[in-house]
Amino acid sequence: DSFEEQYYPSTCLVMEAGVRVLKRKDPPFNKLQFGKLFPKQKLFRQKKNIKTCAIVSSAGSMAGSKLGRFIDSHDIVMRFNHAPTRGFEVDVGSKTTIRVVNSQVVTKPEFDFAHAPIFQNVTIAAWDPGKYNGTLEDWLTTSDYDLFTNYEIYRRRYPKSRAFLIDPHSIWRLWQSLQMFAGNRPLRKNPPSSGFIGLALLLPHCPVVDFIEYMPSTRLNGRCHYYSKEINSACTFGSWHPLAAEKLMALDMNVADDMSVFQFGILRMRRPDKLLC
Ligand code: NCC
Repeated sequence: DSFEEQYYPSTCLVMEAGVRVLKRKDPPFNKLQFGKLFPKQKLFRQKKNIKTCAIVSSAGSMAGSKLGRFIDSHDIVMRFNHAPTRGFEVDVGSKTTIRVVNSQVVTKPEFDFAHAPIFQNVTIAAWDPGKYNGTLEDWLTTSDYDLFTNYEIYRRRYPKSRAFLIDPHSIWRLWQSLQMFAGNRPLRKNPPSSGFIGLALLLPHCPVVDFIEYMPSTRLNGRCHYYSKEINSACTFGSWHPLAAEKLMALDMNVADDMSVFQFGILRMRRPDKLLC
C-alpha cells in the first residue's frame, strides 16, 4: 500500500550517505603529497570482533548518569572533540577508541591538537564541511578552518597514529539523508553535528550502537556540556547544526524502549541488514 511505498528505514538512509574517511587512493589525494599523510590502516583494527559500540554525547545531562561502566563494556567507545573522561569516569566511562573532532578543535590554539594527551593513543576522525558543492581541491583552500596544517603536524609527529580526515562530500550526503527524512521541512544548509556524523561513520562497523544522551533524557538540566558549568539549551536542541532533525531521525532509528531512552538516556540502533535497504 501507499504507506509501504513511502516508508524507507532511516537507518538505510544514514548508511547510504556512506560517511567515510579519506584514503590515499582517493583522487585528488592520490596525486598530492598531502595524501601521503593519510594512514594506510583501516579505521578500526579488527572489524570482525566488533559487536557493540557506544557513542557518548557531550551533553550536560550526562552528569549523574552513572553510565560509565555500561559505556566501557562496549567494544568501541566514541567521544567528541575535547570532552574529557578524567574526573568524570563514573558517568561517562574511561575507555576511548575514537574521537570525532571538528576543524575548530584541530585548529584553535587553545585545544593544542598536535600535543594535548587527550588526542593521543586514540583514533581521530577530523572533519570540516567545506562548501556545499565544492570539489575536494576547493576544500583544501576553502575549508571553514584550516585543519590541514595541524593535521600535518600531528601526522608527522605521530606517524603510527590512526588520524583520519572525514570525506566532506560524505558529510553533505549525510545532510541530504537528513533532509530526505525531514521531508518538506527545509533544513538549514549547515552540516550535521559531530554527533550525527560520528553515528553515520560508526554504524557500518557495528551491529549494535548505543548512543548515550543524544535524545535528551529526564536528566535534562540545561547545561551545554557535562564538563562545564555553561547553561545553554541550544547545545541540546540546536542553533547552527540541524540538531533537532538529527535527533528525530536518531529516535526513528531507535529500537530500545522508552524507559531506556528517556530514563537511562540510551538510544539503541541496529545496523540494517543489506537486504533491508
Ligand atoms: O558541543 P560539542 O559539539 O563538542 O558536542 C559534541 C556532540 O555531542 C552532542 N551534544 C552536545 C551537547 C549537548 N547539550 N547535546 C548534544 O547532543 C552533539 O551531537 C554534538 O555534536 C560539534 O558538533 O563538533 C560541536 O562542537 C562545539 C565546539 O566547537 C567544540 O566543543 C569545541 O569547543 C560547537 N560549539 C561551538 O562552536 C560554540 C557545537 O556547536 C558543536
